[in-house]
Amino acid sequence: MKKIISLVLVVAMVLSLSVVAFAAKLGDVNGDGKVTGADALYVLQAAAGLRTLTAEQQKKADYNKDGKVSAIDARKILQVVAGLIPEEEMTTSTPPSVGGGDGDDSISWDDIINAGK
Ligand SMILES: [Ca+2]
Ligand SMILES: [Ca+2]
Repeated sequence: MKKIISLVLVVAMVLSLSVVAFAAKLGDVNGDGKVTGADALYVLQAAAGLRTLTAEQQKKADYNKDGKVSAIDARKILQVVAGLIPEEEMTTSTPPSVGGGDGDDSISWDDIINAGK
């Protein structure tokens, strides 16, 4: 019986560890374990004030780590989805990128849409 209990404990520990790793995936705002266009949509909705993110979701949504959840983060996530940039872990720190893809300092819908091209 003791063996079974310790086995259950080990399994529970492994499961909780994988849940932590799961939760720490940068860009996976909706927490399904994958970085997809749905996560970018969450970020866009949050940036537009249409969706309220939890503190954990905000951390995952702030892809460029500038402390804000904005369309820039959504664009980064879309670039990951499109395979243009590698997926990042929560622990890696990168300097925030500035500006849109068309060379000006603003992010437009065109930049977001063109990010995948
Ligand atoms: Ca996701
Ligand atoms: Ca950000």
